[in-house]
This record gives sequence, structure tokens and C-alpha cells, in this order.
Amino acid sequence: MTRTRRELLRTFGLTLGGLALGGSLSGCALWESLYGKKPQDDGGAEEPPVATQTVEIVDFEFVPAVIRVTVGTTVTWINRDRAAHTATSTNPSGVFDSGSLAQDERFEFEFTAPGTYEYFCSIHPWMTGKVIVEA
Ligand SMILES: [Cu+2]
Repeated sequence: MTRTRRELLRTFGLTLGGLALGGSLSGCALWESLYGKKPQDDGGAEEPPVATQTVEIVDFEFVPAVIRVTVGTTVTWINRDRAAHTATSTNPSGVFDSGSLAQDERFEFEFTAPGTYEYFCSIHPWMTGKVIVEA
């Protein structure tokens, strides 16, 4: 066996290991070269904002996670999950809080001042989103 072939086999083995380990390698270059994108994002902080006034909660995610609206817009959150969720502002805190939304329940909030409003689900704090309110 040539040295070159052995190195190829070793590379192949590492690739299989990467596939098996999956998410634990999500930050490494091998994973990104194979799949291009991490399997779980970090709450959408790096996603480009979407111009919409409706956010659906689907499979424990705010969709879209980052939106932009103009001042005076009323944003509506709709929970499409069977699980209960909230939309609760975190930064700044205390601006809005939907309380627990059951399946297909909605929450509306009018943004009257420009700024960036970060929020999460108080039941599942890893669920995060952002509303960018433009003047
Ligand atoms: Cu939740």
C-alpha cells in the first residue's frame, strides 16, 4: 500500500467519523465543507432580516427569526406548534410579553419606537428572535 493511499483512507475514516459525530462537529471546517451550514443556528442572530410583520412559531423556532419593520407596524406572532410558546422581549426587556400562547394563538404588538428588539421564548429560552424597527 502506498503512503498516498493510506492517507486517503485515513481521510475517508475521518470523514465517516465526522458524519457519525454529527452535531458535535458542527463548528469545525470538515462539517462545514460537507454540509455548508451548521445543522442548528444560534437563534438567527446572523440571518439577514426579512421584511414582514408576521412571525410564525414552527418546530420550536421563530420563523423568520429576524425581521425588519417600519415604526408603527403591528407585528403578529402565531404559534403553529402543539407546544406552548411565548414571545418575550429580552433586550430591551419588559417591552412586550405574549404570555403563554397555545397552538394557533396569536400575539400582536405595535412597535412605536425605532430600535432593535431581541426576544425569546420564556419556556424554551434557546428560542430567540429579533425585530428591527426602522424609522
Ligand atoms: Cu417555546
